[in-house]
Order: sequence, then C-alpha cells, then structure tokens
Amino acid sequence: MGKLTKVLTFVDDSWEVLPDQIPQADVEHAKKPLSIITSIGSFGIGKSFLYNVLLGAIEKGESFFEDETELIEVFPLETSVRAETQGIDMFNGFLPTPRADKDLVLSLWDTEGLSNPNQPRHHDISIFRLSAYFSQVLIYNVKERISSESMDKIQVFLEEIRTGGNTQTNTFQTLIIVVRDANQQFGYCWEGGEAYLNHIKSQGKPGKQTDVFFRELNDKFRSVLVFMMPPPNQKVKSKRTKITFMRDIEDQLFRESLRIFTQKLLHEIVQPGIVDGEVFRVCDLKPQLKMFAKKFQYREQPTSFTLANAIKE
Ligand SMILES: Nc1nc2c(ncn2[C@@H]2O[C@H](COP(=O)(O)OP(=O)(O)O)[C@@H](O)[C@H]2O)c(=O)[nH]1
Ligand SMILES: [Mg+2]
Repeated sequence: MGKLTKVLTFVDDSWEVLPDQIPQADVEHAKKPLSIITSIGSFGIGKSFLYNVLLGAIEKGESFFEDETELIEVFPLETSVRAETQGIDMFNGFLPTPRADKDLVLSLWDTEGLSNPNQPRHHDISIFRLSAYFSQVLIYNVKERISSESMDKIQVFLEEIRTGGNTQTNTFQTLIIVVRDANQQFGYCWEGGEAYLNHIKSQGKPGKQTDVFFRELNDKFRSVLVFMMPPPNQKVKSKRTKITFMRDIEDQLFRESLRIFTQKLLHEIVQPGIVDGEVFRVCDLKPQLKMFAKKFQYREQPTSFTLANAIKE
C-alpha cells in the first residue's frame, strides 16, 4: 500500500525504528503541533476499518457519513487469516484536524494484531508499550467486553512502568478502550462506555484487583475513556462480504456510532504532545524517532521518557 509507511518493524526478535521512512511535512504543516493516534487490538477486530472511517471523516468532513460516500481502503482490511499489518505503520501524510482552531495536525498509526499465536506473549506487551510511548491517543480495540485477558495486557504494561526504575513522572495522555460488537446492556457510545466502566469498577470484575487496576490506570493516563460500538449486524466476517463503502453499512446504529466516535475524537480528544514542556511539532517527529532508533540500537528500552506525550507535572 503506497499510502502507508512503516515506522517500526519487528525482525529477528527485536524492534527496529525506521525514522528515514517518515514523510517530509510540507512547510504549511511543519511547525504545527502534532498528535499521534495509535490503534491496537487483535487481528481482524476492525482496527483498519475504523481508521479508514476516520480518514474519510478527516478528509471529507461530516458529509462523509451520508449514504453515498465511498470508504477508501487505505488501511488494508484483513480478509484472510494472514495478518496484513506487521510492525507499526503510519498513514503517509500529516492530516489537518477539523477543529475550530485548525492548528493541530494528526498522524494515524496502525499496528500489527495482538494475540498472534506465532509470536511470543511478550510481543503483545511490546506493541502495547511502543504504541503508548509514541502516541497521544491510544485506541485499544477489544471484542464484546473488557475481558480479564485484555486487562492483563494493560496490567503487564503498567507493571513494567512501575518496575522500570522510572523516577520521572510521565503521564500518557488518552486511552480509549473501544468495545467492538458490544451488547446493548449499558447503552452505546460514550455514555454506554461510562456506564460500563462504572459497572466494572463497582463489580470488582473481571480481575479481583479491579479497583487498584483502574486507580493505577487513571494515574498513568490523563484520561481513560470507554466507547461501546454496536455490532454492524452484517455478515462482515464472511470472506465474500466486507464493508467497503459507507453505503454498505445498512445498520443505522452502527453508522451513527462511527460518526459519534470520530466526532468527539477529532474535535475534543486529540491534543498536541508535549516534550520537555514544549509542544511537539510535526518537524520534531523525525529527529525524535532518530533518537529512539539510537537507543534501540543499544537495546535500551525507552522506558525513561516518551516520544511526545511525557507531560511534566
Ligand atoms: N464484527 C465486526 N466486524 C467489523 C467491525 N469493524 C470492521 N469489521 C470487519 O472485520 C474485518 C476485519 O477488519 P480489519 O479492520 O481489517 O481488522 P484489523 O485486523 O483489526 O485491522 C473487515 O471485513 C471489516 O469490515 C466491527 O466493529 N465488528
Ligand atoms: Mg489491520
């Protein structure tokens, strides 16, 4: 796919950063603040699909959600058991946000699926960690509910930060847990997510230490949000049918939820990254990645600082 650039790859058991692949920002964008959105979750959960929707919404605005709009498959959809995305890819371009100030520029990063049986368990944690370090908004896609398995992945990540000997108080910005194919018990969208989150906290489920877990999560992320995405109610999983156009989405509720999700994400949630008290700009991305690449060469884990979202408190 010509429209994607590989930022991180996993070869011979280790991650490699590819700063030279980063596209040149045009003069108009270079000095503007940057916000990186990264999406993680299992293979085939709908990460790329949601990104294609997001791209359409950024490029075409509200009209994108009207019936006849084409959903361009920039991020390739998984149609077979073979994973299309390996490592971490970025959309090859910097995108202006449709916010009123029009000043913030976005970069969309798509990741290799979690829970790949061919990868060691720690691979998932690496994807999680790298995604969190590199982005201002981390979208974690889970299936049907927030299972203890999906919380475990976050848990290990939190433990790593805790035991990493990291004395700096770095805080990540936003974590959005998107529950795909959610049932309607708690309602949908942001309100449903809030109700579900409160429910989990009060029930002490699925882990025993749920309370401690969420306290720690809230401590590490400036904001933790849950979005309940209804099922598309279409046979999107069969090999022959897949959603390729907005008009293919017959389910009004699903389509409306996509609109509500992107609306809040683009207008309210995205914020520029801050490095050493300075706003992280588009032109800072390449040099920062180069610094990371050097650290990686010496097999240093980038646990002591984050790329752009280290908010000094
Ligand atoms: N059941 C279900 N299928 C979806 C959803 N979103 C996308 N899909 C379909 O699931 C398939 C895999 O989606 P894809 O975005 O490639 O998954 P990825 O591996 O996470 O990037 C595609 O055929 C999508 O049309 C969803 O919310 N629920
Ligand atoms: Mg994908």
